Amino acid sequence: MSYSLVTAAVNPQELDTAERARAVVGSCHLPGAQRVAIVVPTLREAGNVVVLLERVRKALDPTGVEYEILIVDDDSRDGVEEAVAAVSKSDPRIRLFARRGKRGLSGAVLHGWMRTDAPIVGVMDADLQHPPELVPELIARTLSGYDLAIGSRYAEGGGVGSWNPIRKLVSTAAVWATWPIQRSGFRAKDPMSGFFFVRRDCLDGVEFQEDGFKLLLEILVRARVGSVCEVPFEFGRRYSGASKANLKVAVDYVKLLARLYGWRFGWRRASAEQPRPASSLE
Ligand SMILES: Nc1nc2c(ncn2[C@@H]2O[C@H](COP(=O)(O)OP(=O)(O)OP(=O)(O)O)[C@@H](O)[C@H]2O)c(=O)[nH]1
Ligand SMILES: [Mg+2]
Repeated sequence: MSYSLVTAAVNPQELDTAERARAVVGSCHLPGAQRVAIVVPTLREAGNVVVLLERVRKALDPTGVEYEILIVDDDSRDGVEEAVAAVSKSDPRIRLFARRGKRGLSGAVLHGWMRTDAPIVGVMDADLQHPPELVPELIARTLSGYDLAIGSRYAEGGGVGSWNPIRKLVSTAAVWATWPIQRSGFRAKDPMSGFFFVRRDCLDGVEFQEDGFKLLLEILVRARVGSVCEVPFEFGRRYSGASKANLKVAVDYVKLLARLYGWRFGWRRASAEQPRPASSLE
């Protein structure tokens, strides 16, 4: 089966995100032969989730792709469970998983991915900083043969939005620190993105850490990904609610980096470190 993608026909630099999405939707029908599961991890995101679901469905429904959206909530108790339940009553493609007594973004994503057998799995934030209108294009890239399609703030044409200079500097340094451990030929400019789709068979058998915020980096370093593409987008403003990025996220990132450096270069102590149970998709 072949997928003729509009991305080959248009110059992405000339279009903004919404225009690109419309172009993808308008020019190709994405057959439902390959199901897609999108995990949306939530921690106190009740004010965002209904709008997010509406916009993702509006972007994807015209494409014909067969998809499901899995909301994985970590006991927010802010009304998100009721809000999602109300939507899923009329649309069984929307499923809610409420984790009790657990926290962690990567763990929540893995929790969702382990509860679907879709051959393509993805993730996006709940707060609408990841434009739902870009989802069809990312899925189209995986259907056209890429193992991993990343919504990228650092690819040409993308951007980090209204971040202050300190956050920009920290983020640039954090990306720079990944360069030695990313596999040559498959390096991503935005290895910290929380917006990506991946072919599940690339993940089989790899045990991922449940701690932390940066699952994509671990996938780039450890999974059997044979082709990567980055689709630029401008990181939006949080629609509602508050950021969950805090000092613990930074500390977890440094720990993850240490583990990945250890794994990549065979440093005994670091690679032997297994602080928390890891999850495999098998
Ligand atoms: N289930 C679950 N979701 C989480 C957890 N921590 C963060 N999230 C979700 O992960 C997504 C990203 O978190 P954000 O707080 O938006 O982090 P960010 O986008 O890096 O930071 P900001 O730009 O400041 O918003 C959001 O959908 C959060 O609700 C967690 O411990 N459990
Ligand atoms: Mg956010």
